[in-house]
Amino acid sequence: MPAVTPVLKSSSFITRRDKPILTHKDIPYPATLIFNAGVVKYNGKYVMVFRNDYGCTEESFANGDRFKGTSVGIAVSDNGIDNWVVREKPLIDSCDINDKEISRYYDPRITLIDGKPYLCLAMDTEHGIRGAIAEVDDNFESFNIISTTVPDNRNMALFPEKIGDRYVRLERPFPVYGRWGKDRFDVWMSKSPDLRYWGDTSLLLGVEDVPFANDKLGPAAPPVKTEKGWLTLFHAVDIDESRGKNGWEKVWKKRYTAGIMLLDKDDPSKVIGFCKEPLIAPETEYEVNEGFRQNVIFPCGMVLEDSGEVKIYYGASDTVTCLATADVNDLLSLCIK
Ligand code: BMA
Repeated sequence: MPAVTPVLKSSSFITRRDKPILTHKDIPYPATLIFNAGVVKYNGKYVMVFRNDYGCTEESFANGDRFKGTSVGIAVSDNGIDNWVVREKPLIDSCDINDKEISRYYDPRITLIDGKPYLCLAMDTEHGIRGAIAEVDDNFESFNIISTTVPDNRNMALFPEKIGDRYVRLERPFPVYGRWGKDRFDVWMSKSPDLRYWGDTSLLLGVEDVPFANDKLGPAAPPVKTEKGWLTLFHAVDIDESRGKNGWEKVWKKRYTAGIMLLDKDDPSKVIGFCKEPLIAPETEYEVNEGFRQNVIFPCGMVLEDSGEVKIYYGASDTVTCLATADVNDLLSLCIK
């Protein structure tokens, strides 16, 4: 699908790498769509946890074939930009899940808390879509689920430290009956004393608060701490019934953009700064004209460097993994007017 209307543009503070940083060509096992990746700096390296949908081609999809599986893979790089070394085997493969209830895990976000890596995963089950929090061993070779939500919920992201005496997460339940039977989903926040039991849930950002969304929102990457507060990405979706054929699917009417806001340092349930325009909107060839579902920008990772550079990792068109950078002060200036 070519660029859609209304035209939305990325902030001028955003610089994209000239091409995706990880694609199916980089993966040493069956791989088709490599996207929605979380990234942390860990022991001097950058560790990426990415989603891979595999076992289907555009041609076979057109004939009714579907993806055989979804895996969550690990890649490591010295600079967080290129030369990603992809682990020989994925951390999780849906074909190896030996549980009648769970069919797959996907859209990983990764957060270091007290130096220990935790994943937030979406989990498809026989009884609905759930969010899961998992601890991961130091070598990223095994994981252990420590907490799951009730359905339907996904897009969880953990803050990297306790605030007050509670762990904090962003999440996106998707209520249907209470929201007029259609997509109208918002960003929520919950707190926990131990990462396992979650409560004190509150609404953080509603669709109506985002001028470039008319459909739904979701959390993006784990927030990063700055002097001014928690810099926090989210994804925002607009839908237009006049949009039609797009990517591999016969019809796809949605567009995903990335937005940015600032949350209070001591009470992150308060939005203290908000940018009314998108931070990243689909614009390049591989974001707009290529891939499985075009016009999708889906960030899951954000790293703040000592230099003030912010690295934003996002899935483009549900097909490739990309990197955009910006200066932290520029991002703060977008939120605080
Ligand atoms: C969402 C999730 C994401 C995906 C996005 C765009 O609902 O399924 O994994 O990137 O849709 O297709």
